[in-house]
Amino acid sequence: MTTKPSALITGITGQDGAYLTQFLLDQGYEVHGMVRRSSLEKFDRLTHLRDQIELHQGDLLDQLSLIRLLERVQPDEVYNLAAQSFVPTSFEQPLLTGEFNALGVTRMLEAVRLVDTSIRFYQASSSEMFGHVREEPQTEKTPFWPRSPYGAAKVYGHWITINYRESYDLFACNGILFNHESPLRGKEFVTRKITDAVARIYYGIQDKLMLGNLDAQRDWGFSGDYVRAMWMMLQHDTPDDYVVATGEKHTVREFVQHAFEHVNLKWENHVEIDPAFFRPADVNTLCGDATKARETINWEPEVSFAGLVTMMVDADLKRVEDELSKTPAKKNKAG
Ligand code: NDP
Ligand code: GDR
Repeated sequence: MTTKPSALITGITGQDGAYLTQFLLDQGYEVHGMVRRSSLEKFDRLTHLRDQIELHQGDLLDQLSLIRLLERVQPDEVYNLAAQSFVPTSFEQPLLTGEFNALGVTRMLEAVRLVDTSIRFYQASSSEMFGHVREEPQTEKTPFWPRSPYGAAKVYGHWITINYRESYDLFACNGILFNHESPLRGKEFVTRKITDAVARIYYGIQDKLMLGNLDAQRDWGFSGDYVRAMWMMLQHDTPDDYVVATGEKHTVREFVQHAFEHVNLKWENHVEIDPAFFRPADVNTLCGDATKARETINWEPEVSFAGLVTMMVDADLKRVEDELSKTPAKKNKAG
């Protein structure tokens, strides 16, 4: 009898956690997730998968909980996705962000080193590490210049992962993932904030969308494509670090324009600038070169920028319509 491969995902309740869970289940994995204790369980993104996975309590701040978890689960692979992932919050809570995103990675690596050095380890590194970019497009060799406490903490997480690979021979990989989005994206991130607002404006329950820096450029891909790259890195013969990106950049303004056009609305009539959404220091432009991932692990994205925008707007239109159909009195414009 062959046993199923098993994986432990930290950050399983997040956007990528949900897509990675589905992907690994489809590959025949036994999937375990680490969740923080909360007075109210919020597993909304996992509702449809809940009976196919096992959730365990643990916290990146608590070293012993990580060690015990690895002893109990005995995973073949660990995907360390848990993090304080919202850049503006990192300016408000720089120390906590460092605890999660920097020291939390060391705690997870220490747990792997102590419990079982054959575990394959994935670290969720980020294009935010490039920050004030030194060259374009960015590759695995581009120097880092983080522009936020979030980015600085991710640089630490990145290098400590390489350090454990080199010092203890761990199979540890960094995926330097550029922005990736989906209908499951948190509503505070700009793409989902826009598509949620477009749906609400379309149905007449919101009129204005307040945004910050419309000139920022990002290389946006689809989360479903990017979690596949995480898995592919851990299946390769040797551990390494990879940029995962589409190679195309667009401004926030272009995202807005595409999203409003999809429902035949003029964005200029609804979008206003609110200085509250500007950051103390922003990353003005990011664009990745994923040649190494394409040539080494055979990864390529499937969803285009236009496909991503319409997928997200359509999902929000459907969700808002469903919500309104349960409270018909509020529905007043489009139906
Ligand atoms: P989300 O914000 O959607 O999810 C973050 C997850 O981390 C949640 O499950 C959250 O749990 C968990 N978490 C936070 N702090 C802790 C903690 N102390 N202990 C245990 N769990 C914790 O992020 P994404 O899914 O978008 O991103 C996944 C990872 O990839 C993150 O590390 C992010 O920084 C990184 N990344 C993301 C990119 C993107 O564009 N999406 C690009 C590059 C990197 P809870 O539900 O309890 O809050
Ligand atoms: P980012 O994503 O900071 O790149 O980090 P976000 O969607 O928050 O911002 C992208 C760009 O849009 C500009 N912007 C706004 N952003 C937000 N959130 N809200 C607004 O109203 C707004 N208006 C303009 C921002 O200034 C910024 O330039 C994401 C996260 O997922 C990180 O965890 C991940 O590491 C990186 O992507 C790669």
